[in-house]
Amino acid sequence: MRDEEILRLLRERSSDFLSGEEMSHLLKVSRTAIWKRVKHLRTLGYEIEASTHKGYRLVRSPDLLTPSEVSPLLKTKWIGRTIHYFHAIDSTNSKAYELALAGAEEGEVVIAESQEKGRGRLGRKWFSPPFLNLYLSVILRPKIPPHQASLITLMAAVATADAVQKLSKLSPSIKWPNDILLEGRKVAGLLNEIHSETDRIHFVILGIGVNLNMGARMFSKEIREVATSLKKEMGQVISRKAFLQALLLELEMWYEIFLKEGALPVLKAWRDRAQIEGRSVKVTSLGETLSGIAVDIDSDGALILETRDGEQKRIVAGDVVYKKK
Ligand code: BTX
Repeated sequence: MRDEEILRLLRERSSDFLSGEEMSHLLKVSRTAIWKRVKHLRTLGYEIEASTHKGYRLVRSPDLLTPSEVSPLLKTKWIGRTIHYFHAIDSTNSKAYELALAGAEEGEVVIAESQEKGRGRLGRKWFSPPFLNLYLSVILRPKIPPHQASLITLMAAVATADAVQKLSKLSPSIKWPNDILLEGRKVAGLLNEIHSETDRIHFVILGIGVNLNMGARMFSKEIREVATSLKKEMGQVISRKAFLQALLLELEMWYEIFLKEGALPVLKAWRDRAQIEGRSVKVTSLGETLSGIAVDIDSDGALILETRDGEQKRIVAGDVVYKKK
């Protein structure tokens, strides 16, 4: 008997008690076994009322990202219809990569409550404390050439920024290529990893980390100055389930727009959020640091930089620092 089965029965009878006897009959297990599971669910944060005569009643569910909590809320058609859930994991991207290699379908999602080796780009770390934020990876199998893979990152950045805005009413900006910022600090980051051959992508792992309920004092020393969370900016706790629901819906919508209409609408939405044109920037790419004026991004999502001597450089990967205007 799984927790999910008990929760399903309790939810179906949410306004009323369900007797231990009826549950044991429906699930074909003893009443003692049910009581043990109920005690276990309470340790996970489920508030379950128990009465000797009436049975059990689900009073409140915790803000967990288990499939049984999340699936009934989803409004997507295909993203997140299969969720692989973990309390703790090394990295959701690594797990999703492994699943995709083994044949997992487009739209399958890996979610973890915490990551022991959460990864950023270029071997950097992503701080991933338990039960506060969102760490997820989506498996996509777009039929596009590998040189367009960066567009998936831009698409996901737009979708993540839109989800942040919908739930917070704040207006996040995007910093090339993949940072979502509130008040100039990173609230979310994206790590896309592709598996491809010369002219064909096998799959893309879209890894997204969003700082939701991390309080000001919880940020590690290394990121205190550069990071923020929705809770910090809004001054209130945000429902992680509601955020996940909004994010998966935005992702599905933007990915379908990208597949049907091509890069243009994605690039437009990205430019609106990034406002990068004409900004004075310092870019570090492949160990080289360049300063100049950001001209735009091109149709593959690469950054076009005009250096001091008037030369235009095309930068495919790197980090951007804005200089004072
Ligand atoms: P990035 O390389 O652009 O950013 C990493 C840098 O961001 C770090 O060096 C640090 O300065 C800062 N940082 C670390 N943790 C946080 C945090 N929680 N909030 C804000 N800033 C932070 C960004 O890489 C890509 C991050 C993707 C994370 C997701 S989580 C789910 C998936 N699984 C996985 O292992 N990674 C992705």
